[in-house]
Amino acid sequence: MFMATAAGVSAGAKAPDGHSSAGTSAALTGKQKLAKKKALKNCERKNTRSSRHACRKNVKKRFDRITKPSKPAPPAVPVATIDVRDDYFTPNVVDIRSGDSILWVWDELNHDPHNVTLVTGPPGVDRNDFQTASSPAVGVTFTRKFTIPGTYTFRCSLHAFMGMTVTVS
Ligand SMILES: [Cu+2]
Repeated sequence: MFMATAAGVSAGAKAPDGHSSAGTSAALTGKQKLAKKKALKNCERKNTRSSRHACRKNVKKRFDRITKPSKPAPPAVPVATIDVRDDYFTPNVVDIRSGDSILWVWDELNHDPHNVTLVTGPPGVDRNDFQTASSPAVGVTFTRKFTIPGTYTFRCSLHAFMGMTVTVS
């Protein structure tokens, strides 16, 4: 059922090895610091400015997770709300800035099940981070924060023509 291509979303930096993350330490160990430094340095080898930026961001995020394993992310404040309807997203073209969040709201009048599926995104974006867990018809919302600039193409995988585009600057 899921037929999206992975074009453009799988290019990320390789995870540095050499750190055994116990998940409880308050600060990076010396070994982890070195691994982070190395990973950041590897980012400089990326070809474009935006992919270097995305790479550095990913590295920081990855190592932040080690030192703050249990701290929940602050609630995202959506700057755009998308109505998920039978069978279209509205609005279906959205321009936001990096750090902004989008809220999808399933319309109460729906009869059809719908989902949000990322088809293409900029390098460094994990498609699974932008995927609804199921395909409900009504009664749910879905929020995602966009931290990597670029163009994101979404689709409901159940309705091939039900698409939308998010541009993050
Ligand atoms: Cu749908």
